Parts: sequence; structure tokens; C-alpha cells
Amino acid sequence: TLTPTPEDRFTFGLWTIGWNAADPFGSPTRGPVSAVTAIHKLSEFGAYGMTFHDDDLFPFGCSDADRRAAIDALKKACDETGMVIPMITTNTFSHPMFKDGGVTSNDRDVRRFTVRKILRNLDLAAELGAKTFVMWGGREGAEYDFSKDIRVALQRYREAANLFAEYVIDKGYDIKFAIEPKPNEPRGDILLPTVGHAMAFINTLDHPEMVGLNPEVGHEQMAGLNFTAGIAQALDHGKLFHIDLNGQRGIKYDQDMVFGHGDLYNAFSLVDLLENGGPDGGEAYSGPRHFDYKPSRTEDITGVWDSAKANMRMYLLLKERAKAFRADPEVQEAIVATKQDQLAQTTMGADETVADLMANTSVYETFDADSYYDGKGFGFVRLQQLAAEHLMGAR
Ligand code: GLT
Ligand code: MN
Ligand code: MN
Ligand code: MN
Repeated sequence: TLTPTPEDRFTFGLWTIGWNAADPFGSPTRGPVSAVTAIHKLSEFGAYGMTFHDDDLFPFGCSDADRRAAIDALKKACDETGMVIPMITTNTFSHPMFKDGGVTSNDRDVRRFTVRKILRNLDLAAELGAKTFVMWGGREGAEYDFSKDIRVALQRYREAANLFAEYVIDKGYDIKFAIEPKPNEPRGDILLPTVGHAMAFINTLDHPEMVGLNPEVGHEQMAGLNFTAGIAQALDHGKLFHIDLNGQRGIKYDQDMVFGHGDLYNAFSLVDLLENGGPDGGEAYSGPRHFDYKPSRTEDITGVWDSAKANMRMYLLLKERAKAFRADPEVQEAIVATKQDQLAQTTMGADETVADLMANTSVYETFDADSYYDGKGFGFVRLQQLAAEHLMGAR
């Protein structure tokens, strides 16, 4: 079915539909959308939940009473609709004080303030039952190579991440962290720029099991990387804790378009991986399908809601087509022709040792590569054309 329901686990950032469409070159083209309106609208469209930054819900530096009123209004809207808040995150980038970063700013007082802001938001995550805490360090970086010693900055990043994990353990919270990589923008270069960099960093933490990733489609594609392949590796490492779905067309500024409105082929293989890439051909990822997009600046509020619905519809269309693709006997035969069943076999035999392999002269010494090579292709193009035809609804 192409009608979204909460079982589909679609979630949206409040900062997405709530964006007033101000950009570096122009003032807002729309008004803001309140959290309560957003919850009711998204629920009406069949979404499962909403996510937000502290500063999306209550302004930076507001009174405790105003903060509490905003939280309570959100909770009431959730109670009325059944919407949930599975993830929250902290704004450590908007206020001018964060211009050289939050947890890695050269300014120690900024770092200490940032740590407190994040700890306070962890308490809020626990209060709202959010089990994933995203950390997008958009300002953690530099424009100039001599601005900071990157190794020392990473030590500060690690110090902060370790401290947050310790806090969650001490408080007994059921919360895990998801680091969101991005190569650049707003900084010239951002620390932990890709899925791979972030996974390597996570392995250096005191509690790596508590920290995973929140990869965003467009962020990897801004670096020219294959998002589906990055997600596959994150799954292989057990690090896909959350995901930001959107659309990007090539290596340029962060476009944050509707999911599928960028590289549609990669969106198709991504949905196929998430939905059909599990060990038994089932789901490979069971968390929220979170849309982190920006309704284009050209759109009015009707366009905002149309774009929100478009994200969910694109996902469901791709899911439907991925199922049809997998079920097509010709596709199944074409997959076998590509020798993917051989890729699934271990390279060594069950009890075979390296010594056995060395002793088996047919593997190497007498193996005639020239006569083994029969000139036959792998048939990858045929398989891709079948995928394209399913994607286009031609099959
Ligand atoms: C910001 C960024 C997004 C992140 C959000 C979480 S904030 O909009 O561009 O990619 O996911 O902090
Ligand atoms: Mn983005
Ligand atoms: Mn973004
Ligand atoms: Mn994002």
C-alpha cells in the first residue's frame, strides 16, 4: 500500500517542515511551523513520529518556564495523536558562539558550555523516551589547515563523546548516540566527514557499543560517495543506529531535497537494501525512516505539506518496486548469472587450512589463467537494466 501508516515508522525533523526558508543569500519566504501544528499535520499524513533540536522547540536562552511550556505542549500533542519522539538532537551550531565549533572549539569556555547544553538535552531525551541521540557536528571543523591541530581537536571530540556516554550510564538512561557525518558546509571541512571516518572514530571511544551512525543520503553524496554502499558497510559493522533520508544531485552544496528527488537509482538500491537486505531477505534496518530534507525555498505552506507527503510516498513506491524486482524470476536468474551466489560462498573450504591451499597445486601452480578466462562477462548491465525497468514501472 502507498498510504503511510505509523507501522512504516516515518519520522521528520521539526527543522525540516518548520524551516522558514532563509538561506545565505535571502531572507525567509515562509513563516515558522509550530511543533504542535507539525505533530498534528504529520500524524494526519500517517507519520510515526517527529524529532527536533532543543532550539527548534524553545528558543536558545529562553526561561525555564518557557522551555517547560514548550515541552509540555509537545507532550500533549503527542498524547493526542499517538506520535512519538524517537530521536532528539542538540543545536551546537546556530548561536554565534559556536562559530568555531561546540565540543571542539578552540575556546575552552565554549566547549564547557556546549557539554552542559548537550547534557541538559540528554535529560530531555530521557524524559521524552527518545532512544537515539544524534550528534551532527556541523561546526566542528575549520576553513584553514593552521586553525587547529586536527589530532588535538579529535581528542576533544572523543573526550566529549566519552563524557556523554558516561553520563547516560550513570543516569541509567536507555539512550544510544548516533554521529552524523558531513564533509563540509557550514565549515570548509568538517571533522568526521564521512561514514568511514566516523566508524573509525567510534572504535576509539570508551563505549563504542553505545555509539553508532546517523548517515544522511546527501552528505555522503556531497563527497561523491555511494550512499547505499556506505550504509551496507555501516550495517556490516552494526552501526546503523538511525538514518537521514533526502535527495542530492551530485557534488555541490547540501541540497536536502525530497527523498528520491536526487539520485533515484541510489535511492532505489538503498530502499532495497533496507527492506530486503536482511539475512533472510527481510529488513536489514528496523529503525525510523527519518526524513531530513528542506522544503524548497520556492514553496509555500501547501508546498511544505506536499513535500512532506512526497518523501513518504517516494519511500513506499521504491519499497513496492524493490519487492517486485526481487520477486521477478528473470531478475533472480540474472542475479545468479552475475555469480552473486559464488560471492556468498567463503573463499576457503569449511575445514581448509592455508597449508591445504598451498598444497593444492590446481589452485595456482597448474592453474591456467589464460584458458580459465573464457571471455564471458558478468551481465551486470543486464541486471541494472532490469532494475531500471522495475524502477520505471515498465515491468
Ligand atoms: C542540520 C543538518 C542536518 C542534521 C540536523 C541534526 S541539523 O539541519 O543540516 O543534516 O541532521 O543536527
Ligand atoms: Mn543535509
Ligand atoms: Mn541538513
Ligand atoms: Mn541530517
